[in-house]
Amino acid sequence: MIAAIVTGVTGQDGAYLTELLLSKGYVVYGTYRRTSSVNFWRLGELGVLGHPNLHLLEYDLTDPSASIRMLHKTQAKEVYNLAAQSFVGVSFDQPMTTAQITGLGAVHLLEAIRIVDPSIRFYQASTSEMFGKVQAVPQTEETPFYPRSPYGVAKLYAHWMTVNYRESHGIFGCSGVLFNHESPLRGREFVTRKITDGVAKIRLGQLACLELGNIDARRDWGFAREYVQGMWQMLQADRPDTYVLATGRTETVRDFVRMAFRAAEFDIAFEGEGNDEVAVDKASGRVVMRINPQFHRPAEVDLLIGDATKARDQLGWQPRTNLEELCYMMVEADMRRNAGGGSF
Ligand code: NDP
Ligand code: GDR
Repeated sequence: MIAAIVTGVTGQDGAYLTELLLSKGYVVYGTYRRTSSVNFWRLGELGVLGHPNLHLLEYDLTDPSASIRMLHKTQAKEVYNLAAQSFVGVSFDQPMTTAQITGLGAVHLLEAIRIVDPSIRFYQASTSEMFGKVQAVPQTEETPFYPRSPYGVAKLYAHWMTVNYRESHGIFGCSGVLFNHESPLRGREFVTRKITDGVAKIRLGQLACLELGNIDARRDWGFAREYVQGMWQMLQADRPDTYVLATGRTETVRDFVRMAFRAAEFDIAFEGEGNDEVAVDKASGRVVMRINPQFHRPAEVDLLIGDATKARDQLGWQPRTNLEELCYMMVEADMRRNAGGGSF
């Protein structure tokens, strides 16, 4: 049995990747950082918590010696580095923490691989945020980067270090430049889940109105369960490389708001402009979404749309779930959860 390390096992992708690797017969070492209330609800929802081949390890990405000890202890042959301070908005207020976790954290793992066993295969969770102020449409592996947040800058550093360890030390390091991917397991601070959770609460009478920031931003949103499959495929390839994973479709946050309300059987209309724009429920006349400038970012990424042709041609990867299906799945899950209570 092959052993794999998944850092960030408490997160969205960590949970789906763990589910995938266990289904393929791997022994999975899922790492989490110590907090006063560690929450494994995502692994619980997927039904893999307590699986005999899943071992949960306490590990902080900012501790370099811990990376070395972990590789010795687990004898892992594949390392998937998914742990990060992953929230773009927060990175403007916490640039140094973001640099240490999201940027340097990857180098701790790469360096540990170089020291302990250079044949270990490494996946780095890179991001479309590295394109930032986009230099070409759509974005491919060849598009120049222009990050627009401390998060994007930290991820770009980790990306180039992965490429550098590949070229200078022969490490099998892959960088997956993944566009936004969502699911019912998405954190509630990210916009799609904030919307589906809010819409479900409005439908259930638990919330009056959703407050958002820039609803003109355009994103290329896919389904997370399909994207973790691509991560695994990258590490099974003959040689290490950089790949974009994306759907090739872009929509505004406003479009997603409309879609989510429709999934909860609301008919809404947008009225007004700029910070005065609102969404009104046509049936009741109530305002169900308004703009709160508090959610605007100091610098924004306006438009993302990826071209995943290379991943399709070389790995056989392609997305299957469309945005309407994804949105419906998320609203449905949030209706169920909010109706039943619990921690998620
Ligand atoms: P999440 O925010 O859901 O998960 C991030 C994980 O990192 C959590 O398990 C978190 O633990 C962990 N973590 C944070 N800081 C540390 C630390 N110091 N030491 C150890 N672990 C830490 O992210 P996603 O699952 O959505 O994304 C996975 C990765 O992919 C991230 O690196 C993200 O930046 C990147 N990415 C995500 C995309 C997306 O659309 N989802 C797109 C492109 C890239 P805790 O629970 O304790 O906070
Ligand atoms: P993003 O995702 O920044 O693309 O990073 P997020 O869902 O946070 O924002 C997407 C867009 O929506 C706009 N927006 C809001 N965002 C949030 N969170 N809350 C709001 O109220 C709101 N209103 C409007 C944002 O300004 C932005 O334009 C995600 C993360 O998963 C990263 O880790 C990952 O690398 C990228 O996706 C690809």
